Amino acid sequence: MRVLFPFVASLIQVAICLAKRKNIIIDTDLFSDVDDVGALMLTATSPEANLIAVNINYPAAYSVIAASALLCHYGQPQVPIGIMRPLTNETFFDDWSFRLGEYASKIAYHFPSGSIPWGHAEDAWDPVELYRKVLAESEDASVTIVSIGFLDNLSALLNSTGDEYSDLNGRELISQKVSEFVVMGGAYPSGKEWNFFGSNPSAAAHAVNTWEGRVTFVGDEVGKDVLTGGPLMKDGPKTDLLRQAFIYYTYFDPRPSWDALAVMYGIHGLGDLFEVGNEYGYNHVEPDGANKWIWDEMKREQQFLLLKASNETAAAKVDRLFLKGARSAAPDVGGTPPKASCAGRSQHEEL
Ligand SMILES: *[C@@H]1O[C@H](CO)[C@@H](O)[C@H](O)[C@H]1NC(C)=O
Ligand SMILES: *[C@@H]1O[C@H](CO)[C@@H](O)[C@H](O)[C@H]1NC(C)=O
Ligand SMILES: *[C@@H]1O[C@H](CO)[C@@H](O)[C@H](O)[C@H]1NC(C)=O
Ligand SMILES: CC(=O)N[C@H]1CO[C@H](CO)[C@@H](O)[C@@H]1O
Repeated sequence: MRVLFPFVASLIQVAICLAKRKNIIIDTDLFSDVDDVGALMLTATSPEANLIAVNINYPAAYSVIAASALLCHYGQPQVPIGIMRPLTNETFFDDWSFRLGEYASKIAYHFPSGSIPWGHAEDAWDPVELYRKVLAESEDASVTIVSIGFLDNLSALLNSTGDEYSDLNGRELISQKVSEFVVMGGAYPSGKEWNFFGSNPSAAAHAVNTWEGRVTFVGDEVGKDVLTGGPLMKDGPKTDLLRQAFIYYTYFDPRPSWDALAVMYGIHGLGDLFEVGNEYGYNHVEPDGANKWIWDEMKREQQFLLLKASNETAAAKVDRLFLKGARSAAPDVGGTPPKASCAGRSQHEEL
């Protein structure tokens, strides 16, 4: 017994550690802001997260190639990726302030090692099919969906009907498999924010207003003054993908952390960073994408977050994790990026 104990104890530790990893699906509009890239990187490199799928809710082909490059760079080439259709070749051009730059196509081009190579964006999954497959294969009540963009795919998932993966319709599948829905979107207690109005506001209203189960909202105000990316751009490995995306996009300015904070909550819960802003009530989204908290004492399944830590403390925490993730993916002796390590993998191939 005594001899075995340390071995058994360490096995138990490993088991606890694996069991504690949260199953996460990310739904992202990786295209017009770099905070989505930060959020994906935090999830892909977190020892507490098990990233089981990424869906993209913006139909730009470069977005899905960039997402596959990112997953490869941070050691998760097996994670399946979906994107809404029909695809376009749109790139981002900031013609209102001229400060921001296109990053998705450049990341896709310069980090060409993901499971979806240049020119092969159509190989990505249909997002609703991917949701249904991955949810059907998951244990009951084991999945956290973190939405950090538009809600089109999720509205379509709610409307989906039984298929080869499950007899359940979308709503039933969600209630069986999803333990929490985390939504970066809206403003609290009321306001009008991009993720709800920027694409198809009626899909956002449909998804938010008819979702059943536990929902946590992370509003605009939580992340807008949490500026991150500075330390990564200054001190991070030169070969790092997120660092390069920040540089393309912000040209060395730090950036608000709306999406990064939403995944921090999705992975770690309230922790030291957040507190809950309401005792009861629910969110309501109007057809134009404006939202408002309805203070109904009978409704207790939804909450919105407030930042509890200072903006600086929250930013320092995210920046530390960016640097840690970047260093974990950097080659030992500076120099060439870890290209080609996952090239040639197909999205629909088991690894
Ligand atoms: C995008 O560009 C590729 C390569 O030039 C081309 O094959 C494809 O047809 C284009 N797709 C669209 C939707 O324009
Ligand atoms: C799903 O159905 C609702 C009506 O029940 C509709 O408002 C919504 O637009 C549909 N979602 C999609 C993505 O078609
Ligand atoms: C973050 O900064 C904004 C703008 O300066 C301020 O209004 C807000 O109170 C700060 N948040 C926290 C939690 O300190
Ligand atoms: C595959 C796909 O794009 N599915 C749906 C995503 O959401 C939009 C709503 O904007 C639907 O029209 C698509 O069919």
